[in-house]
Amino acid sequence: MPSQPCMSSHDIREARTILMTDLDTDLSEHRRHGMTRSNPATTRHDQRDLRRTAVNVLLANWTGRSTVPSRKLYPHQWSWDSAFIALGLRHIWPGRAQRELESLFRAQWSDGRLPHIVFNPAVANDRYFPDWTFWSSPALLRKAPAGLRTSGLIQPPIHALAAWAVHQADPELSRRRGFLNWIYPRLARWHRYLRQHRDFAGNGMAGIVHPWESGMDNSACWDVPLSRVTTRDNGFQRRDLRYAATEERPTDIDYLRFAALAADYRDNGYRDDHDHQFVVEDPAFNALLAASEDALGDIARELGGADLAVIHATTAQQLTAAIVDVLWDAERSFFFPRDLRGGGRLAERYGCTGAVPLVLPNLPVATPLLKTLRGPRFQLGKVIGLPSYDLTSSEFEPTRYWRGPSWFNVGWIIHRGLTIHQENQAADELRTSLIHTAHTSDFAEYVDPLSGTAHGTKDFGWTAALTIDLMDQRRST
Ligand code: 9WN
Repeated sequence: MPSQPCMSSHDIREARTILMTDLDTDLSEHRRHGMTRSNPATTRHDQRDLRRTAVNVLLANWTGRSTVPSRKLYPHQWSWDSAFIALGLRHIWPGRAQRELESLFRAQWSDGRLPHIVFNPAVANDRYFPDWTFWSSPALLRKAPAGLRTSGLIQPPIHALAAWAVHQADPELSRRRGFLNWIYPRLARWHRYLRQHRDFAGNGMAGIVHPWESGMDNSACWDVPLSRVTTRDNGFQRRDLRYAATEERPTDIDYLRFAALAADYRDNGYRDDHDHQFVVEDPAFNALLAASEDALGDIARELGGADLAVIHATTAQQLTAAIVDVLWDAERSFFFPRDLRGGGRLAERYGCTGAVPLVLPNLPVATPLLKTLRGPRFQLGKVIGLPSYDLTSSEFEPTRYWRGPSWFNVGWIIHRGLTIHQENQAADELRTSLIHTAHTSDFAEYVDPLSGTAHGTKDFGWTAALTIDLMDQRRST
């Protein structure tokens, strides 16, 4: 297992050099897109300042083992947050980026699942709901690594993609620390858990059993499957409203259902063969799994496993085919989640999850998908980032969590998709607008796609990390 030293003097030197890097390219882009001097982040000085502030957010959110999404609202380690955060950390401290992922994988369960939260025991229980005592059960204590406190749900599997990018940022350090050798078998077990335990329909796709597993918690895409969930009196107290405005967070009835679903899973021993009330095949979750499976192939090849690399590439292709086959609606030119407890119907609601398959390189429907994204529902290129929900819908709420605001991780994914499909100008414009908005919003958790106003919490981990990654795109892989 790689060692876990604190930040070394090498790390500090490296951070300093990068902070002082010439950012002329960013500056000229801002000019090309007509941003004036009165806008923040338009001068080289401002760009350096922005980078320094982003680094400071990551420093302030670092716990010594990993990075919290937010000191206030989310004071523990989250699974897909850590992957996004590692993508930014790699430009500043490649060693710390490796450690970010390693600390998460140390919490992997014996069945291969990667828990969505790793609790920091130094943080008081009443800082976040559901706390560890809510998740804890005999099954959890049996399956989770001894001494570590985790949740029992999962989040989108973007980790292999992040691990490969982290390795590429400093291959020499990665080899010296044995990073890929350590993480590859764990990533492979994580993907195997999804194939063996979550392929509810037998079509190769993984199902999620809770909206939190999508990472897009209260998207209107889950309204119908969630409405069937029987609630129970858990007697819990929400903690999120201490740190964020009520009208920007999920409703109380959503929370009742979230808690009931999680408690059911816990009381059924976190078994995946029990009769889940909520089972959905989610486009984003599966597209990120396919992209990560491709990255696993790259990792296997790097480690000398050419035969394994072929297997991973084939799995990625099969998964891409299943996503298109099952979740693509050709008439509406969009990907929809499939509600397995609702007769296997596609939930015809335009959430940003349906845009995420754009990240797949061999996507046969990239052109019609892009047309939908540029159309009235998402207005890609005309608004800030990608709205998390259909702008034309009566359910669109520009400031409430996943029901309208633009999130930076989704913007980053769409930027990657645009680059992969050689939509370079659109990718550049999106990149510029995301960087600019990260600055003006103080690294907000999410923003109103029409005005750019900050919502949720500020100094959010992945917003800062992905801003650094976007600023460094020309040097990154
Ligand atoms: C529940 C940490 C997480 C993100 C999710 C986001 C939000 C948690 C919550 O925060 O979810 O997992 O308490 O609302 O929806 O994507 O990983 O940043």
